[in-house]
Amino acid sequence: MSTPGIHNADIADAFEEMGDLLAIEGENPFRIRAYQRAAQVVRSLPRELAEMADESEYDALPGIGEDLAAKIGELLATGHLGALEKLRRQVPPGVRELLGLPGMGPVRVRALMTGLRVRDRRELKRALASGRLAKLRGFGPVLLSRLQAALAAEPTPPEARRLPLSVAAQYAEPLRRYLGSIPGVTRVEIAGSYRRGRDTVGDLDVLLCAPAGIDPFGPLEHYPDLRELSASGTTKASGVLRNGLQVDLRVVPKESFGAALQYFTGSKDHGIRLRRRARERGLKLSEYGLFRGDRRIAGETEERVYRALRLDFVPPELREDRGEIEAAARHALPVLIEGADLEGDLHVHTDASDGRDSLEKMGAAARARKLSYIAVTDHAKHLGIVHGLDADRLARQGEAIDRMNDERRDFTILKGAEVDILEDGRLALADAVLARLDVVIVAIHSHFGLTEAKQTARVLRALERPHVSILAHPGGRLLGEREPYALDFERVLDAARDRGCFLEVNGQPLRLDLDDIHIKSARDRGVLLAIGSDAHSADQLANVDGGVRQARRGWARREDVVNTRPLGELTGLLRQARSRRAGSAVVRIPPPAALVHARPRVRPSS
Ligand code: DGT
Ligand code: CA
Ligand code: CA
Repeated sequence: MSTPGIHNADIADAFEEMGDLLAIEGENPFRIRAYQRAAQVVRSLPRELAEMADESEYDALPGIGEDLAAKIGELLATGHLGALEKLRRQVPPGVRELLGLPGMGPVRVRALMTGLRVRDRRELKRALASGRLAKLRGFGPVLLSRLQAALAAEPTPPEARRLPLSVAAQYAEPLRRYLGSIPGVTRVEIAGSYRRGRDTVGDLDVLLCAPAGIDPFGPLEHYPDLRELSASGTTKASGVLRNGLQVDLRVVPKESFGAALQYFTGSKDHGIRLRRRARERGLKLSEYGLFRGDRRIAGETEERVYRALRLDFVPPELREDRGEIEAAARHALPVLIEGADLEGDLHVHTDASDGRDSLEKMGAAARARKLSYIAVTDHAKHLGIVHGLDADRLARQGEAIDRMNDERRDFTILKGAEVDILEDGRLALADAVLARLDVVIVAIHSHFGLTEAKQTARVLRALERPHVSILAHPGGRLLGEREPYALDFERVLDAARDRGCFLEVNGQPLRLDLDDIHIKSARDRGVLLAIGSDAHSADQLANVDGGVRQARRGWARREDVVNTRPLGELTGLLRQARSRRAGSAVVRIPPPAALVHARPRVRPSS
């Protein structure tokens, strides 16, 4: 039996830390790599390991051998990992803390330890001030200035960190299910930034609907994910989950549930504007309801609250006070894209490069998801890219794709590649090779620290190449790990529009890149978006859900996203993109044919 409350994210964290600490200790690279890979595999599993039967099942997972399966077993059974605890005792806490600084992976931390005997922040500060650090290999001027800035700031206490939405969800969804099973509780909603689909959340704001006299907090005392819980009476409680996430819980009666949901969904700015609108109409809006004098005129549902304020229903993703209230008053809110609108996925990897599953398996999984096309976009070979494809291997993959396409009428695999933009803006594959592909993704995977002028020139130069279709993860951030690189986004947008290139909304849970703000600017400028899973295994095709959520936050409609279009229209747009160069006549994007006689789109009831 397993200790309740151990989630895949905890196991992945433990393995990642094992890998880091082994690397600091200068251990065998293969062992380190095994832990890193296992962490990735576990993190992306669609099922909780805790729900699997036994070790033989973990053993069958890719990248998990007997030894790692036993460690998963140990973690699930005891909540601890002996080997990790031993390593933690060996590596001083000050050294481990250095891993949290920008740009500091285990290799650099080890270099600090062995090269300069730096074992904590204080010693690092001294090494930096004395100029000794600048002499160490791998510590360039950009890194030094980032370290300087980070060391000047106080370290963030772990509780003050925001968690990526996908990480929070691993705790939030089981909590939602548990709360829903408590007798007397008729409804559970996780409001706040979580419901608005923000890429990171600060805490969870949970609303329970239950009649007076029910105490839902009693059963919560035994909920294994909760580290602390303090209830004040039977309507309010707050606690801390084992991953450090704070949870605020409130019990609300049925007649106020919609008003409370509206209030606690926020955002704060949206709420302030809404309450002002109520006041202007002689009404009062609070978490208890919308009142005229003492009479509640709305409150049971959010829809009624908005309607009573003479507004169309505002989807939670738009509630950021970015013009949504004005649009709702004018009946001009966009009809936001939905997951079911996607016809295809334009960013998919296979085991030909660094993916886990075969071409056949990725195709079958995409068909099971009711897609009618995917673009297989394995990494092109270049220095530093393991298993990247060269022109020959791409050609052979192309033949395999032709054979598969011949077998089916209802599903098409497009030939593609994900090609690195080199430091100077050249591409890692020759134009003649790219010319044979249907979809060419270009992306930055190195030299993140260039100045804005250089980084922008680099991207613009890449977009000038004749066969480029998509700029992938254009911002370059990794949530919690890497800030976006410096880029003049306006110029990139203009170039993409002139060229007819698409900008990606990458759905990987830690990328979600473009972000919501940039999606909105792209959309407002008429640049088409491509929502891509960037799947490296079949189950990761589900990444598009995060991409769709993000696109909705950026006001994207179905027509703004190129992979909602049927294959014929898509290939037309792809051809158009490749025949243009920046500076030539502006590409006119026709509205999708399907929208001319669109099926009726139902707005949320209002
Ligand atoms: P977070 O937790 O930082 O990711 O962001 P939120 O939006 O979940 O913010 P949070 O947890 O502080 O509060 C949840 C909601 O409650 C917020 O979106 C709106 C409402 N709220 C909280 N504090 C205030 C306030 O001072 N004034 C108003 N009008 N609303 C508030
Ligand atoms: Ca919150
Ligand atoms: Ca809160």
